[in-house]
Amino acid sequence: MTRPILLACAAGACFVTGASAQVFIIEDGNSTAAFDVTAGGQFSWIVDGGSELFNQDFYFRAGNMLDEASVTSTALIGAVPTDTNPFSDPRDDTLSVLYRDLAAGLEFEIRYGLSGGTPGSRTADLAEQIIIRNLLPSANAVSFFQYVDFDLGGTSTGDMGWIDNGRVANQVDAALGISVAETVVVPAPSHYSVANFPNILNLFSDGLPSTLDDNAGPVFDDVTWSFQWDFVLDPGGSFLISKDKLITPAPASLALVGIAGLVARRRRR
Ligand SMILES: [Ca+2]
Ligand SMILES: [Ca+2]
Ligand SMILES: [Ca+2]
Repeated sequence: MTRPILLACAAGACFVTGASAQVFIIEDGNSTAAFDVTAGGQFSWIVDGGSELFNQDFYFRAGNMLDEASVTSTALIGAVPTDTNPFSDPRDDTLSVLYRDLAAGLEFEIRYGLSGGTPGSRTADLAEQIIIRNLLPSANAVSFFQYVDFDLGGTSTGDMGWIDNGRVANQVDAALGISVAETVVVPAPSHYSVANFPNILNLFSDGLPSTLDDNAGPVFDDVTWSFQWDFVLDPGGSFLISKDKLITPAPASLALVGIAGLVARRRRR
């Protein structure tokens, strides 16, 4: 993905050339995460100098919408970076963003909290809380999607991804010795899918209401995954999603699973 050159940064906000893009960067310990809050969402997660993420964004469908829409395409009300651990690391480590879509009658409040590890640990954690509020004076049926594309070790090749129990997504690059796990803390997703790029992304622009296929994998090379929550909000009601992503060096057991998966795949060909 080509990104425009950063022009100027102040108070954690960076404005870029050419478009309405608005980039925020949060940092903690050995880790940096970058977000374009008006186009595409998170586009970078660096841990000890290594690039691990290609994209994460949120999509939704409500009311009479015939297809999903990106949350970052709705009206940005505000984006505020803050520092939550000034005594151990004085840089901004948390980003709160608020969006509003009056046609859909919804408000989206997203909070990203980055906890970097010690230098050289190759470990970092990103916690996310999403609150979806109904602005309508009537019930509002919503489908909300989280979509993520990790390219571990900076490469889309060599990765294996799978989903455990419908709520824990795992991805490992065995050769490069790096892994990520995402746990949906609460509530359990209605549906999930792990698939090769760009199959899931295509669902969000196919002109149809989409439901994830509950494929748990494993999937190889350019792995992506998505979680879906279906719910009905009362007037003034809200829905809270809490989840957590943890990057760690791949445990030896995971590396073995990865090698076994690659061997099995070669045999199938
Ligand atoms: Ca890789
Ligand atoms: Ca669709
Ligand atoms: Ca990928």
